[in-house]
Amino acid sequence: ESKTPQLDDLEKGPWPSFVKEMKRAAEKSDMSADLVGLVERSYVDKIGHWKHGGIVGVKGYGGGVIGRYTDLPEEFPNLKEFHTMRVAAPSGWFYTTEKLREICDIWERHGSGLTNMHGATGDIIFLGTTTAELQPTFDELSEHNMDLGGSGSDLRSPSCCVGPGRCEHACYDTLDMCYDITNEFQDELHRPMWPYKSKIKMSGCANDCVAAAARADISVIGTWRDSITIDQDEVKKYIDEGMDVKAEVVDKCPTRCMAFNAETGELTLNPRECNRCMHCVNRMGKAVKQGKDKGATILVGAKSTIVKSAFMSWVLVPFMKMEAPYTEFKDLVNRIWDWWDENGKTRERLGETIYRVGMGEFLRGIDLPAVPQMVYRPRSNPYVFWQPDEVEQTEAPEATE
Ligand code: SRM
Ligand code: SF4
Repeated sequence: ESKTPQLDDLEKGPWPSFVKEMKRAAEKSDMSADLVGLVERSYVDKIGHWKHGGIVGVKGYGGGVIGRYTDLPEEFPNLKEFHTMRVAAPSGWFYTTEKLREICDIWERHGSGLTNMHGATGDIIFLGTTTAELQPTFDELSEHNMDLGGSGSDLRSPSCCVGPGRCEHACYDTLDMCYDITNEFQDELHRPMWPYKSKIKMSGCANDCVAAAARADISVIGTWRDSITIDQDEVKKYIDEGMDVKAEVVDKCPTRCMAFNAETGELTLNPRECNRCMHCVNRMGKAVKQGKDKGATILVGAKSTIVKSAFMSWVLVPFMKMEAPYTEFKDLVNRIWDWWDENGKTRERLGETIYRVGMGEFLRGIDLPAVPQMVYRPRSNPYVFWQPDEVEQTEAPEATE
């Protein structure tokens, strides 16, 4: 009779099962064998048998390792210590098979052999090793040009969409930028020094495939500042293929900035109202193309639920050119972190600090002028308060009929 009836159930069905992988690893490692037993036990008891406690890590770094211990060490002695290591992944998660083998071999030598490819922040997660094995694992990773990622109150591993590696919509080189800023902010990544964590995520366009707007304190989302272009001949081809341009494109435009003349088959645009959402480009990419003057919008504040609640990020800089060496971006990020470090309370994310002290305070603190794009509804929301000395007296406009 099986010792793991609960887990066996999770092997049924057509999808890949983590149980199968755990059982395979258990053939090679006592740690993974105990893990199979502990997870089975957790399903029976309906409680996770893990606890935190004690700071563990590697020399010179404060982040990258999460201490894990079971609360049933007598029953599962090989899980007395079962720390996770976060290993920085390449931009866009492109690997050679050779590199993947190296990674797996290192981990089989030093830990459970089980990985999580990839963790939700984007790292390669090494699941489970002892305190004694942490440094040797790190040393071997370093020999293979690999590094740990972030954890604790530091910069978490920056992450990006595949961008120009595979996607025509990329408005800047997300892969290059992710690699560049990871190198630039090594100190911030490895040495926790802030009120809490900070995340930077880069998407090449407003489709936001890396979901930066929902989960990064600083989100960099590709856009353009000139107008999209429309190729009328290509529009006609879509119509010939049966597309209802009005229903599928024009009526779904969030700002209603497009118009379609059913008689002539012409699609037109009021560029001033376009908010570059990508819907029309996604729907009829051969006819509607992004503008040529490309860069990114910088947004701030997204995070999950602790302290205040979940936040989506909001616009800080409507448009910034995003080209190596990304000096303007790096300067801005340093100013933001300095301000947050000074003003943030423990466990408060950037968005929460801004929420508590106010956007005006924040903007003055980082020396950035307010612009209407920062305001959700500029004409109805008195979100930005002007200092008296910033207000310029102008003549009232002439009344018109
Ligand atoms: Fe997370 C806390 C695991 C990505 C929001 N997260 C934790 C703790 C430390 C909680 C705990 O004690 O169990 C977990 C450590 C587990 C361990 O032993 O390693 C944990 N978070 C993870 C990972 C490993 C889950 C995974 O397997 O994918 C992810 C990191 C892997 C990686 O580096 O790739 C992970 N956590 C995220 C994300 C997604 C992201 O980064 O895009 C979020 C939402 C975005 C955000 O940062 O807000 C996230 N984790 C949190 C939060 C809430 C933070 C907040 O300000 O609201 C906590 C804190 C808590 O729960 O107390 C947290
Ligand atoms: Fe392509 Fe945009 Fe998605 Fe990046 S976010 S992969 S550029 S569609």
